[in-house]
Amino acid sequence: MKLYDFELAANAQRVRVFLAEKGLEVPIEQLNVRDDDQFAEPFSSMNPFHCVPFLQLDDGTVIAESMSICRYLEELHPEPALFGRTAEERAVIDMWLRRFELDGFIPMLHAVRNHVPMFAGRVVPGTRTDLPQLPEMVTRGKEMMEIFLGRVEPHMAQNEFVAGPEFTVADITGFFTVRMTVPMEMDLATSYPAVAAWFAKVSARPAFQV
Ligand SMILES: N[C@@H](CCC(=O)N[C@@H](CS)C(=O)NCC(=O)O)C(=O)O
Repeated sequence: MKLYDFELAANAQRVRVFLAEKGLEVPIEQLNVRDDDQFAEPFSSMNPFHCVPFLQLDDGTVIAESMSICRYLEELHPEPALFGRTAEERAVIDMWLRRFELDGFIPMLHAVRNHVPMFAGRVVPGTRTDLPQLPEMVTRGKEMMEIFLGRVEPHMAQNEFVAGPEFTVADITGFFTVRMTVPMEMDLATSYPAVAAWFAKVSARPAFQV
């Protein structure tokens, strides 16, 4: 198998942190998505969504989507279990993964893409369009993130990690969701001290030094 990666891409980093937490190594090839490598062949055909990361298996199957790649690797290498062991653990972890992705990551992704000058002309990941950057999407994305963080704060005040007492893949997605508050200059420490404390704790893990 081979993982197609870009060192600076948050979604690719999600997979690399997962690999490091698992103690796994896989062959990696860098695609520079800022230089449009993903639109050249054979990569364009391998992942027509034109994003990293994607994993090509030895039989040619391509798995894109960072969390799908992680689930596949977890099936091959169950320990340490990062997606849970019991039906209950798996469901709770999946719930938090979906909450972070849908209610935090996606709104913030659109806020960042519509704000940071580097993303002009590329507001939708894996596309090059003349769609303009919309300030309204920045405002709304940050507003949605504030609502989400307001819901997460009391939970994090009572829990060591996102899905409970143990570190899981939900902390990986959680970290990359909350990290987007940095370029958007959102004040985490004052309004969400429990989230900020959890974020600092997770940031210090060796696997997160990507
Ligand atoms: N939902 C996908 C998102 C992948 C994605 O958005 N990747 C970005 C980097 S973080 C990318 O490759 N963008 C290329 C581009 O915008 O052209 C996943 O979780 O893997």
